[in-house]
Amino acid sequence: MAMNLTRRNFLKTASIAAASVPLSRVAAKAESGVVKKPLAAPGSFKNTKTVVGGVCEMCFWRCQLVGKVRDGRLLKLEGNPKSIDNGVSLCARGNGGVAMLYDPDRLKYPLKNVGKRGEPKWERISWTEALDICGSKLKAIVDQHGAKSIAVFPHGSSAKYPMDFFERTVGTPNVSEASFFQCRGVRDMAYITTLEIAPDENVDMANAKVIFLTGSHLGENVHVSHLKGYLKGLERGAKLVVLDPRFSAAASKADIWVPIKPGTDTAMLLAIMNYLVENKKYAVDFVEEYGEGFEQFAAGIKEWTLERAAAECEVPAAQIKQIADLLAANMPNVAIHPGRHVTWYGNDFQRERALACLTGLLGAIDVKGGLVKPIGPKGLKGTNWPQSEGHGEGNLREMEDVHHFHPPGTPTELIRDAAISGQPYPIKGCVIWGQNMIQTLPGQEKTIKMLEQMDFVLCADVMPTDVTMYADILLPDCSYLEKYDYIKSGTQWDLSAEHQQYIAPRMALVEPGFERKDCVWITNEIAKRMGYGDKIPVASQEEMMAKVLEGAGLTLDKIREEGGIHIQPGEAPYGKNDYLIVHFFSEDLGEYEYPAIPTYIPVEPPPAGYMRMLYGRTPLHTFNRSINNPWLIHEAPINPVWVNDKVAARLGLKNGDTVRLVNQDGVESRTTTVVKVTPGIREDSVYLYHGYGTRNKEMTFSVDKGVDDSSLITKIAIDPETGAHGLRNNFVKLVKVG
Ligand code: MGD
Ligand code: SF4
Repeated sequence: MAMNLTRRNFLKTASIAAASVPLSRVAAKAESGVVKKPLAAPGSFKNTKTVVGGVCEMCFWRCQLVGKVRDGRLLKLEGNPKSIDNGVSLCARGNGGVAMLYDPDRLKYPLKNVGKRGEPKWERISWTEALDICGSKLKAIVDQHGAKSIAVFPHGSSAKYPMDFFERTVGTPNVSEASFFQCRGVRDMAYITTLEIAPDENVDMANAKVIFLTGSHLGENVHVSHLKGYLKGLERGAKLVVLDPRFSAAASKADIWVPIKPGTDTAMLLAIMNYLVENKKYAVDFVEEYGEGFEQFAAGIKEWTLERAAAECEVPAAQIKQIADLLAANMPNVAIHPGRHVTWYGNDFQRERALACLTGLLGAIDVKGGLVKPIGPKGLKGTNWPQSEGHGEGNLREMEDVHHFHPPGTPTELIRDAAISGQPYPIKGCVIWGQNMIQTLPGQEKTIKMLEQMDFVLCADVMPTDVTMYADILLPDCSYLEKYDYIKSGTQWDLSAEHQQYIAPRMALVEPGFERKDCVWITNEIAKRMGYGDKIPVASQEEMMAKVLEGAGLTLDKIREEGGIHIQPGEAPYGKNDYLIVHFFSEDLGEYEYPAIPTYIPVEPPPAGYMRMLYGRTPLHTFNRSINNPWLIHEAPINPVWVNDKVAARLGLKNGDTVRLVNQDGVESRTTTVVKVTPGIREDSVYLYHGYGTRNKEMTFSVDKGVDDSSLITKIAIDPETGAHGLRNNFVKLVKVG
């Protein structure tokens, strides 16, 4: 289906802000109920001082910022004009950082739960008392059950230092960054197995002749410099192919949009590859030189004719052929996007393997427009806690001999199951640092059961969230605008431009408010109380940063003088890497009895009367992390559920009707949302934005707004190779309210 008209219109006016904000504002107006008034705008920015060195963490792309500050108060954030990454652009969420900083609901003091877990009553206590409780409780658990009895759930920059402490020095293997497992961990492991590199999102879209997106809903999924590359590629004439059951923002710009049947992408990828091989339309020389196991691969995918895939994916065979021909005609300058959030169905390692093989088959590695790893600055080194002798003992994954291609850490489900059953050993202490496991993990009841059986739960966060309701002690962490804790480095997004590299350490733009403390101070104080005082690697955040910068011959002061970002000449990356290898057939996978060539594993169809529940991002929020942000929730106050217009007519639903969602196991959404009737989604699916439906009443701007999709994911599928959760295997029906 050609979409040239909308594409041309879009390109004329495209800017990131224009692509995202106004549309959602229109939607918000049409769909919103009454929302609380946002914080007042600061008026003029006269007499402000520009403070350099900010690094955004409203999401994890970490754009570089400057702040307009008056009398110690931050009034506005802007992109750092020195940045060769995001430049002066920030997305709506990046701008909204100001409202996060001063959100009246934020955590301000250490708190002790004198009520029940899940129904907390908070008592303000001193830092000394809070740290004494944390140190003594965690030490008692380690003394009684060993280091492995502590489970750690970290996320974000501030969680790295405490995570290292518990993993390396205390020695627990039960660390699970669910947000990595449930996000891009599967992608990285599949690409490392196939191409021996983690791809990150290193596709050179700015210089591609074809951009191929499987799901990735760029434009709704917003990462500023990534979007710049994508838009530049389209502006330079790249053809866009989008596989998505929904008419996403990306689909609206596509030359070919394939409303593919959910869960069948691997079948389509196999058919494309089989067609390319059978018709010798692949990069023959490249494959001969760098391919391994190509004959077994070619023989193994032979059954995937265009017709077979067409039937499986509910797409015309001619359209699959059209895509394959387009890729062949433009190889090797094709950007096969590896995706970012890829844990969809619990068979996702195979789809990611297929994408990596397709990239190799087209020779689209290390060339303009292909998968190209930028060459970043050298010399930066991390500061680690020392590794203890017993480190890693009791690794649940090794004990069960499963998920041999797992991302770093222990698969979340193994920790959760062990904690609930007490087998093979008790897990009694829980440290949650910046991760909202209630919203991030499927199977909320299991997460709650796990937390309830703990002897002690420590949460450190910037906000009260759904998971902090289960804490015994809740510590107020500094936000990314109030501390020094991360160094972003890289190159510019347009790899064909004159090459430069940058180093941007995060520096505080304002002093921490109330009694908030940073992760280095908090962790060191807990470590001392647990008996690890002599192992502390750095005394402060500034010392940690100084040590990392030392290797590159830099200091914080020097970088501050340079405007917050150090820029140096770099090297163009094309043809410079030595990772060229494509394991079409993987002996490593075969050895563990996983499919050695990419394999399609069908998913269960929706039961009669139900539709598959799909979800994605709104440009205005980062999951539940930003949901209470007064400015952002004002713009996007609810997550309407997209329903196909024919289905809506059959169900008697109109645009704006209020509904509750009920899943295949009879679980009802706690809250309601409104219906968005559209031809832009398949009849077998509904769609909503992830991150809404907050239950914590302390989040006063967002509580009970929209529906929590995670609460409806009760059927859990685990990806066998990696142990990650697939999140799109649940089905819902819509029940009209009122
Ligand atoms: P996806 O799950 O690939 O997420 O963003 P992406 O990686 O782009 O994309 C969701 C799309 O997949 C939807 O359009 C949905 O209709 C489609 N889809 C659903 N099922 C299928 C299927 O079976 N096949 C195909 N082909 N498509 C399907 C996530 C990424 O976004 C991540 S991981 C992070 S951490 C960032 N988070 C984030 C955020 O929270 N907010 C905003 N605004 N931007 C973000 N950017 C990043
Ligand atoms: Fe911040 Fe937006 Fe950049 Fe993410 S993409 S780091 S939210 S400005």
